[in-house]
Amino acid sequence: MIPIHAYEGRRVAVFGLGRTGIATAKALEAGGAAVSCWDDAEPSRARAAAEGLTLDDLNRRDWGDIAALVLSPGIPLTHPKPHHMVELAHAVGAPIISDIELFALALADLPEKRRPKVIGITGTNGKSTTTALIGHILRATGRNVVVGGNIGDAILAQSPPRPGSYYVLELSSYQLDLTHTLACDVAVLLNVTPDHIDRHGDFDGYFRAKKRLFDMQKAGGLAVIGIDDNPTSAYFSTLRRQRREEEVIPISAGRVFARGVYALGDRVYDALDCASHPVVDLAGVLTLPGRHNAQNAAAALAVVRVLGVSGRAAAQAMVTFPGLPHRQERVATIEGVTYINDSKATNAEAAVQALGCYDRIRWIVGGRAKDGGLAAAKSQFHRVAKAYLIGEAAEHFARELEGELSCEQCGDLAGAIAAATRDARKSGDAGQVVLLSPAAASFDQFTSYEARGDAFRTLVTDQLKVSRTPEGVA
Ligand code: UMA
Repeated sequence: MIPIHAYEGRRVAVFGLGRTGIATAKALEAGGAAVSCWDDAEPSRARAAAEGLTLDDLNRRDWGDIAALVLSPGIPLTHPKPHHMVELAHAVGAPIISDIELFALALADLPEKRRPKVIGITGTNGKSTTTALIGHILRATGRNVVVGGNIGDAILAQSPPRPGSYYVLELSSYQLDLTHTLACDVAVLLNVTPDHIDRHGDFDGYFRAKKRLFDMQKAGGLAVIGIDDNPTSAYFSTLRRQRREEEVIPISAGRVFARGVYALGDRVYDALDCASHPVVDLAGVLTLPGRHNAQNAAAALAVVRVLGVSGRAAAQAMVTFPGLPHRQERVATIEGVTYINDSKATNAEAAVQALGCYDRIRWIVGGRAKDGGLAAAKSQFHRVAKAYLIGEAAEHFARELEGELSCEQCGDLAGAIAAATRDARKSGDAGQVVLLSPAAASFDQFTSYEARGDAFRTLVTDQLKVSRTPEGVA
């Protein structure tokens, strides 16, 4: 745990008692603050109480002594409308912050030479993989590394900063909206396409939240920017005008430039400080398939190179990257059919990446639809043998796919896996893939995309109850 002393002797309201809230309340208490914890949901309150936290109904108490409100990232700050807690905090002028901001305050207390390096990664898609990959390379090359933020345990539940250590943080737009002073040594923007519009009002609001990562950097901080979509490419030009050229590093999958890191096909080229040369061939890295992962690998290579890792050491480490659960995770190959869990693909932009990596796909798609529906995945429909529709979006997606793809209404995940397996076996073609890449949020039928992916894995490995081929669980 990272004790937070910034509010020692004062009272802080912590609202939302999921992973973030519980870790935050404990870290504040350990640093000497009085903490008032609350959550709208009774089960969350019960869990927090079982963890020894003091509940205090923030709807009913006087806020006169509240020095700050720490809001969990999932709770609306501005849209669709501010949560009641936000209004209560505004009424007494209490700052509304995230656990990431508390982490930034803890770093600010440290003398310069004891401060760890902080790497922040944001973007719409690929940030978890890029974060984990950077963490993996730094660890493999002997550094002390903590990976956190929007991935895994909350940041304040992690080990305290040590001199010479590295914090690699995946940062969501929700977290960034509540963070004011996190000055990253290296900040990464991978790509931006419309997502979470319900929470940010419009695309500009969403992109503005992402840009905060760069607004908060201090002089000398480095920016690594993906330039493969129009908004990020324009932002790259803006940053180049504001900073010294060498402090803004472009990365791309498909575009070649004189200085930066780029991927062409499976090869990733380093053109940072001398003539461009290939560093790694991703064809040999099964855990990083597809063009989107080439962009992630280029970003990771740029980051570790500016932190002093040699290209050769980075390439060696990439080959041993284990990949992440729920992102094109190969679950099993059963009777010649490979099952892939890509539950993290909660929008069509993410799903299109996985669709582009396979052929003869039996595509399990659906959940709670996002703005834009399936349009962004259309370019890869030719790889799909049939779509198996689940969840709230099923009817809507069926209409969108009419005339494009053969579809079957399956209701839920179990029905979809059964139908896809039946069809794959009946067709007898080699190399069939059953791909869960839902292009929709999970909340209609599951508590999270992780729960949806776990269910897929369990259904595939346990409930199909079929014998496996020698290749077994991949
Ligand atoms: N709650 C209320 N009132 C509300 C809404 C929520 O009381 O109106 C309560 C819920 O009852 C629950 C708690 O708030 O008890 C949940 O808080 P949360 O949604 O912020 O969830 P945490 O468990 O704290 O998880 C958060 C991130 N979740 C979100 O941003 C939605 C996790 O990211 C992150 O890993 C975790 O903090 C640790 O830092 C997940 C995520 O889905 C992976 N992120 C989104 C994404 O990647 O697209 C942004």
